[in-house]
Amino acid sequence: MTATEDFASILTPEGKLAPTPAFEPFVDRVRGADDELWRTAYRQMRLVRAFDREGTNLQRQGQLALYVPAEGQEAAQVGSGLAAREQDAIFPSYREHGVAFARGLDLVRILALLRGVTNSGWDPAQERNFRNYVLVIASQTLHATGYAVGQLLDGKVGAAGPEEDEATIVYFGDGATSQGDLNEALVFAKSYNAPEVFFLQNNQWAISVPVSRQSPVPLYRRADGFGIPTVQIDGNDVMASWAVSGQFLDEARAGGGPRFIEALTYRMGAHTTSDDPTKYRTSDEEQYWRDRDPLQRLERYLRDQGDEGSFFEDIEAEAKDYAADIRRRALALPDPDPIDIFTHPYAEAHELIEEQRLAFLDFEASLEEDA
Ligand SMILES: Cc1ncc(C[n+]2csc(CCOP(=O)(O)OP(=O)(O)O)c2C)c(N)n1
Ligand SMILES: [Mg+2]
Repeated sequence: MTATEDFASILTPEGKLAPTPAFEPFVDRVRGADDELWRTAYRQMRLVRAFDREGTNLQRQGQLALYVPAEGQEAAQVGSGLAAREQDAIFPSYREHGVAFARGLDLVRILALLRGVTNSGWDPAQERNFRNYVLVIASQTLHATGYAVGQLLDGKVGAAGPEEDEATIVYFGDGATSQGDLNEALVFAKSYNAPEVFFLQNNQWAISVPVSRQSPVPLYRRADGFGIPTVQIDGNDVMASWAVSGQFLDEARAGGGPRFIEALTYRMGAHTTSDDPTKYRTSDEEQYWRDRDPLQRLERYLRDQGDEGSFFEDIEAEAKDYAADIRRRALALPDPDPIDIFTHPYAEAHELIEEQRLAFLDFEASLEEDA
């Protein structure tokens, strides 16, 4: 789906700053930001891309059951991830490696999930409130709304100021907009005035279904029907993603209620390593988006700022080392003890689970007897 007159962007594919009219309300944020922030963003986006390629390699070599590439979506993800504050809650879908990295999650944890050696992923309380990945499309939007309503009822909204007040940001795809779950999440978020930013990455495809088949109107306009302020951004523009997410999170934290962002972007790779996109899309389309690559435009911008020293060479070297380190640590991940599957579903003892745990122990013992 193409850009509308409400399209908010500032960094052009050529790396120039040219705010669109719809970006005017956010432009001061970018003007007030230091280039150091954009260097940080570039480094993160570059390392995530290195992770992505290594993840695909590992799957091809039989070391992961599946890999879910995020290539092309780094700006939407890193920009918004950097905009969230420490105390905010992040609810990802399954492709948000860039948000995870910006948040400080060790990405090997994602590979552990895809290697099948962890029963759910990580403990969000230990990982700066970056919640677990989910595969059930749009289910996380309901979890996030419930959490955001909780933040509100706990008095964490519009109370102590931006340093302490909390908000929630939830990520989902264009395909998720066709699910009942998201629509219910929007209704409840608005009814309660929950401090929640709905971040849609419209990467143009829900596996092999184009977004044009899912909606006759641009997706950001759906939010109007729920009474939720909404904006469409260039999802390959890290500055736009950072500025609009930051602004909307601030407003949500202050008690302004939910906000909606549609980030227009593109999944450059396959849906997952089980998919072959050449079956349903053209190389011309892929080239169109390759020309709008989020890393390339930020690199152009940073180079235009003058002497970058060995910044880019250093990052290339770091990306190579990072990929090697990811591979080494992924291959060294220990297999879990099967009994652990009964340890964590509930925080407190649960009769049924305990029964199943004992049955499993009996079963294991019977295998030893047979041996
Ligand atoms: C409830 C549900 N229905 C169907 C699926 C199968 N499925 C997995 S990914 C996907 C497409 C999702 O597309 P989108 O929301 O655009 O996210 P993207 O993969 O493009 O990031 C579907 C239909 C699922 N995982 N869950
Ligand atoms: Mg999609």
